[in-house]
Amino acid sequence: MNSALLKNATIITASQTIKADILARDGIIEQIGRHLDAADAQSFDLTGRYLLPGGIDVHTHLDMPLGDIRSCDDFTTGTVAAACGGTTTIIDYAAHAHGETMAQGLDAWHQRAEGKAVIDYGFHLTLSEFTDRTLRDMERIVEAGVTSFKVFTAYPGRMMIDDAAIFRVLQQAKEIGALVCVHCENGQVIDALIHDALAAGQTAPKYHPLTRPAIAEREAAHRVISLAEMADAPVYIVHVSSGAAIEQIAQARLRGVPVYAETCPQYLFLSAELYDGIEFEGAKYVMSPPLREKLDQDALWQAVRNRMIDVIGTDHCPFHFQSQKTLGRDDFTKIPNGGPGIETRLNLMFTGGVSEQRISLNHFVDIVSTQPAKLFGLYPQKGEIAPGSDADFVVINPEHETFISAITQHSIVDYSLYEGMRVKGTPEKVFARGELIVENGRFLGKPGAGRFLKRQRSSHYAR
Ligand code: DUC
Ligand code: ZN
Ligand code: ZN
Repeated sequence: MNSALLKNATIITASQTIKADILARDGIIEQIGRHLDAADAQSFDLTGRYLLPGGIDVHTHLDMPLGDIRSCDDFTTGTVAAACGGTTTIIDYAAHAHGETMAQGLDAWHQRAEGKAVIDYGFHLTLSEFTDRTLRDMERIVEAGVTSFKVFTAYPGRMMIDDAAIFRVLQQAKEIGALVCVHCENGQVIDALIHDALAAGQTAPKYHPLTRPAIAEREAAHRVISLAEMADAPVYIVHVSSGAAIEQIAQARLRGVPVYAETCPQYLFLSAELYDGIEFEGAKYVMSPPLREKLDQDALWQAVRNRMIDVIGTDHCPFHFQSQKTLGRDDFTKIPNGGPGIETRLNLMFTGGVSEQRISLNHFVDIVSTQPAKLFGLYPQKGEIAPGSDADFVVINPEHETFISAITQHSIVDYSLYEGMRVKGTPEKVFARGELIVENGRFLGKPGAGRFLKRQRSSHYAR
């Protein structure tokens, strides 16, 4: 197998910054120290470069069925894009269709990923309904190495389950050592607002955010946190988009409720005026929750700074603008929900976080790699630079600038949310289990090299 000797790097982990060499053999970090030598290893001089643990994106939707279409990146194009952006592990949301067992849903996702993923991957399991067998099924799924679930308070009739069901899922998760991830928006009120909008002939993309107000997110966050509190179980709130939801999380933490929170770059960098774009341009930003106001961005950055946000995910769920988003040209509710982001998570967070001096380099590593690994049962195999950990690394030249563009990106989606944005922190090299898989934007790895990761319990349960 491979041996790699990484010399003279500035190693950044969530807890320290050191100058040292790293020797990796057979995909694992063997040694960290000064003046290491290994004649049989391929050597890389990383003077002047930062070396971090590979990024971990715990919120992706690759090859995801939605009605008659699928999110356009499959497990090859999506993970190539992830790798080129410095992400060496993803956790994708598997789901089961109504009437299917969770195991059937999980099998379908294994088939989508196997032989295609270029980086290591795990799955969460999304509940699309709550039935007599849900709680039993959850145990089997955890035994299969899938230690987190997702439930929705949105999309009545499709994905939403009621409060008692969420409460039962939370209780069971605590019992079996799993973590429940929740999409928080009040789906029933949103459906009423959508009904009113359509009845008034309001069909353009700009009505998407108006029918999904931040209060609907705040209400659901409050309710879900209260359910977790009553179940005495931890809860992880996905894609937090508003200052109003952050307030709920902050208050809950003050009460000692173990609520964990994720946001995504789109909510930190973009805002709702983009829905007013000419023609149908606003459809590019149709995702749920929707983009919010500038004040929400400020609140979210503040929450990142004060560690109210634990994790930066992407909710990468790409649909082509030209051929898929257009399904909703005459009705915004038919625009497939979701946007791309898997490739730009690290450079955006490096730029907005580290370069703009909002967070330290170590904090940056923590939210894009170490905390995701810990909360989702991958630590210290992933998310750490230490002997025995996987040799997944990102090498960054802190001075180098690039421009984000759909033309140069690796995802096959036909647009970028950040077209033309100037960023630092685009990886120069990426290693996955000791193999150099990306160099200067060129992908060098191969489909099928990624392995399924059977995950342990969340670090929450080790507290
Ligand atoms: N929620 C997600 O987490 N992803 C895609 C769509 C959605 O509503
Ligand atoms: Zn969601
Ligand atoms: Zn999602």
